[in-house]
Amino acid sequence: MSPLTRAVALLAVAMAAAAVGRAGAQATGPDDPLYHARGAWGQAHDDQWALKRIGFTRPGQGPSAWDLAAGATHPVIVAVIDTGLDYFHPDLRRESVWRNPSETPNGRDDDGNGYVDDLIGWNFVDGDNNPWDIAGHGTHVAGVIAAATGNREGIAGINPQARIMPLKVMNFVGRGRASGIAEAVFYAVRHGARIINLSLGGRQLSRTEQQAVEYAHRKGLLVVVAAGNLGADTVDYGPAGARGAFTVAATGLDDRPAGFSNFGQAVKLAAPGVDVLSLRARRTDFVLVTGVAGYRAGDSFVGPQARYYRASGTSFAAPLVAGVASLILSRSPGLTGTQVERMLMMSADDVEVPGWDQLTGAGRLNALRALAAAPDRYLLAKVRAIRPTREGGRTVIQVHGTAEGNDLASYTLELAKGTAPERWTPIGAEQAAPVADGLLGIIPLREITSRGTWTVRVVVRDRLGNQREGRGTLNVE
Ligand SMILES: [Ca+2]
Ligand SMILES: [Ca+2]
Ligand SMILES: [Ca+2]
Repeated sequence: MSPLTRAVALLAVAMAAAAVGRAGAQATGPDDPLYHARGAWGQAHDDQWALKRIGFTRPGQGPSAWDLAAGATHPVIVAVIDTGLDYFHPDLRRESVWRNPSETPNGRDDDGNGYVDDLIGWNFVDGDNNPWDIAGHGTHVAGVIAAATGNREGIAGINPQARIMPLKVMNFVGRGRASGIAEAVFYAVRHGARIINLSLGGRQLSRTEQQAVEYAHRKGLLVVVAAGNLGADTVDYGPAGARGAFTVAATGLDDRPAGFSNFGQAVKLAAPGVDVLSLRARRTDFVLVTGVAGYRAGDSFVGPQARYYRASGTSFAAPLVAGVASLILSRSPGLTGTQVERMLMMSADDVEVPGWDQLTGAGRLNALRALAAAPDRYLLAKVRAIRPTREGGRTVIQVHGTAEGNDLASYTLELAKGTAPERWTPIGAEQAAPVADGLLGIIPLREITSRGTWTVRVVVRDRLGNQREGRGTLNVE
């Protein structure tokens, strides 16, 4: 009997138990001990501070995303393309693991998809049906999304209706081939995933990764990608820099960008990525494997029998976003991936520079506001580049970027001296036509009256009176 055959047998038993044991824990808030704990590793903040920061606050402490989560009843498949999953973890309900409805463990490819006995996903590293996690990274990611909430054990997860589809593409040291990632993306699309979480990447974006991400996005999936941890621009990073990726940067306890987090035009949103507590896959210690200086074996273990694990990285910011996105779809399964993306961006807490910025995108994830967001209220203002150019024999400054919205009324360009200006000078007339990553307008050189730093902003307005801005700076020497 293969390990997976045994796994499925247990799945059936566990599901029956879960159906009986599921209580209305949401009314009083989750009873998971680590959700309420603080200082498990000697730190001054709550053990699950990241979850609380995005809006899953303790009931009685103001409006909480738990209140809105209660109406999320539809199962949503979330493909976690990673190092696999410890599907026996005691704080993961068996019903939270996807089950291929058209496959039985009989040594045959019942559903004709090219994978024999792919009961809960696939292991693209070893080419077998057991996506067991021997590294721990994928289990940590999955736990952020779907750890059992309200079971008096360990941590709280975001969405009990998430169905984790573990697609193993990375080996013990977190390495994987682009072709394996692409195959996993196609598998996720084909088997009904609404969301893909890709907490992986490296320097240079391969064509294979680009095509896979774009394909999934075109098929209506939300492809959440970790920005990466090199403190570098995602323009040279894959798959975070891919068109169609919903790229997530990491913020810290102070809601400022984490120093390790990648940044760039691809960043859509930020989420807490420092000291994120989640599930530990048995016999794993992945921070040790990544070779962080000064790390001693077991330093990241948390909780009874070291069943939990804390880690920092954009890898753990991304699943907070994927988890909240899945919760939105569990409440409103009719929404499109694009609508969910916009709800997440429009509801984010604006941190850093006002408006969209390349360190945090639209801002830090706010689950409470995202769940309540209007699906069709969308405005985006972005300045991508400000560059001097010759035009008709004189020098002008071109401003490139985006000004768009579903009910756009107009946009304007404004200019001011300094980096935190209070008074702005409008440049040119109001424009009515949207611009998607193109030329927003031109600043005549005569407007730049002194050396130093100037800030340019584009302000977009819709017909309901909502307004958004995006900024960029220009250094004049
Ligand atoms: Ca099959
Ligand atoms: Ca079979
Ligand atoms: Ca729990």
